[in-house]
Amino acid sequence: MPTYVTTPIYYVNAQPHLGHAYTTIITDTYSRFRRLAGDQVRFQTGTDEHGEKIAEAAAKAGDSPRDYVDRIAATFKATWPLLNVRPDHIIRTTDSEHIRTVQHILDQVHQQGDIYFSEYAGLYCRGCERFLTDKELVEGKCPDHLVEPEPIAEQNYFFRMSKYQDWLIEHIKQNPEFITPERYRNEVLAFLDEPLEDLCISRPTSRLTWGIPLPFDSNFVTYVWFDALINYLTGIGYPDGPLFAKYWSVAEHVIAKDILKPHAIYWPTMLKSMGLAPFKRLHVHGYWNVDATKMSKSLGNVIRPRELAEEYGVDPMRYFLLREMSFGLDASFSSAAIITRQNADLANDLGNLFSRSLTMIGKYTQGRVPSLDIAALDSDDREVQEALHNMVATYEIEMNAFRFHKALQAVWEVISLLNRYIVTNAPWELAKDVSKQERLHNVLAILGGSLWMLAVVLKPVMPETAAKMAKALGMEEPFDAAELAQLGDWARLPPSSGLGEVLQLFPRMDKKKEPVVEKAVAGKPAKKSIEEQSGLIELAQFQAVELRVAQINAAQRVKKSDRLLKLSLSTPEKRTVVAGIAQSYSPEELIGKKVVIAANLKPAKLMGIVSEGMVLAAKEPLEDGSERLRLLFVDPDMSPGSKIS
Ligand code: ME8
Repeated sequence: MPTYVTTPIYYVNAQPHLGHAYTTIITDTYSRFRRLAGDQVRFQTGTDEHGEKIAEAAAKAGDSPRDYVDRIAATFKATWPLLNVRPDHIIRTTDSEHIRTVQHILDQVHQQGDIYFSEYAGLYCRGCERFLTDKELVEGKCPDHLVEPEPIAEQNYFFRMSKYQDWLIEHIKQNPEFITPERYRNEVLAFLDEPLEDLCISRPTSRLTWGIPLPFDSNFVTYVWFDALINYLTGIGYPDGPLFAKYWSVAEHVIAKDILKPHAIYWPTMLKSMGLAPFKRLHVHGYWNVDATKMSKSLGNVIRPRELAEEYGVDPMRYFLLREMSFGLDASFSSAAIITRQNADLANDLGNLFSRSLTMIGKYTQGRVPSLDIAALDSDDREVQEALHNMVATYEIEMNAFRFHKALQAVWEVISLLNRYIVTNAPWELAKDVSKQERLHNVLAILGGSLWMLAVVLKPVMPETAAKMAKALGMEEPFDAAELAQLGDWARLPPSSGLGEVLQLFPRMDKKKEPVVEKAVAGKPAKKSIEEQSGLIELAQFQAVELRVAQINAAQRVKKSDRLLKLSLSTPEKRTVVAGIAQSYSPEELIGKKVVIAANLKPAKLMGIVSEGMVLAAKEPLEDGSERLRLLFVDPDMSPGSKIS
């Protein structure tokens, strides 16, 4: 089966950072997984090199746009091998082939009447490079770039996107996997509840020249998004290359939530207008923050993938990113979090299992993984076999759905089981008793075979570690090409040709190491204590927060917000708190309930209402990748104002 999977093409106005690395690593992992399942895979990434943002960045750097984009595109290209990311194709929107394809498509869509010329006046955000609707603004500003958009009136070309609105709604409804996780599908459907406007697809050359000229009017260049999205077609030789015929119908795009609208709305309608089938799936992930703060150049907390890989190693970094983020939700990067995963999951759980097992195989069975005597399996062995079978099934489902964290959870459950299996079966005791040698062989065969199977499923995530494991086990039979389907079959284990050198897979990380996050803060190599690095706080820090019981006397929705409720509380004195819980609770069901609030926060203004405190709630992750807020209700007998300590 063919698989075609793409990352966004990254803007070259900045150097690669953690967010770019994450999307590209998960796409690499998915493509390696599909290869393991026997697919012919094409994995494409690239750079987005036209538009205002790039022209401005080049001018700021004192470069011509051409020299500038060549330089930054090269740093993106050079980053991928450092992360063990192996794309089949790296596209650039300044490639002549891409320019030809964009112009060909523009001509086609123009000729069939889906592009028209008109005047438009609207609010333009330079950061987004598009006009924003009033509804998208928050307190008059672009919510992503926190600047007021400029009023601009100009003549431009427009794509008749509105014409395809009904078709798009129907397509999304008919194809539940078209946009996942479900929260993003719902977001797009909610957006499509309102009439869709046509898309402005040109910029006058009086304002911008760094773009692809419109083939039918040389006074204009192409809007950067219309140009950029087409990369997914150029990269496989649209319209008539053999790769296009093979791969287009199975195209899967991986993006973060920031570029949902262009991918879920502009792109399918563009494809429809071209007479092409839409892509197969759009996988949307959340945002990485750093120490729970938005990553930004001005805060000096941008994480560079190269530094991360150097500091922690490529495989631990890949594992951490895939395991730590629940696909679809935001996650927070911190040195403490990566060190904890490295020590607990990798060095302890997997690393110890591996070194203990290999040491025993080395000592008790002449340095070779013994073959399994299937007739002599006992109930412990069968439990391991069954767990491995279930793991492979879960792993396939979850990897296919991009729920990498769940796939890895399933693998780590087996690792824990195997660690327990060693303790219960105590091979060192069996070794002392001559009558138990057959049992000893079978225990070590189970351990060796299980480790090989673990190496196979870990290969897409940690390719170097998987190869080291197979080599050390002496079971290096190539495990590509449909191997996955037969993985649970013990009769198909490759024989061990004798153990290789027994390696320590993962060193324990010293928490005192200077964390890479702080290193990134220009000129401020903050020295944090071990406690701080591990996220621990002093009792006094906790006690500084005043937690009190509060009774909800009234609740109402906040106008123009689908997230906020205004709560009138007594503690017992009256106070107002604005809480982002409208999607989890109706106002009516809250009246009379008692909750916990943080009572000594500085007042904050939300949608014009002063909020005096914060109601405590738990974020409960749901199966579909979304999450629900659950308030912490307290016993109805408790008096409002009671202090919690
Ligand atoms: O938007 N967390 O390029 P871009 C997770 N050129 N992922 C992040 C992230 C973060 N904090 N920050 C960025 C563009 N990303 C356009 C795309 S596609 C036809 C054109 C990742 O350089 C994530 O994949 O701003 C996000 O969608 C992408 O980088 C945006 O990259």
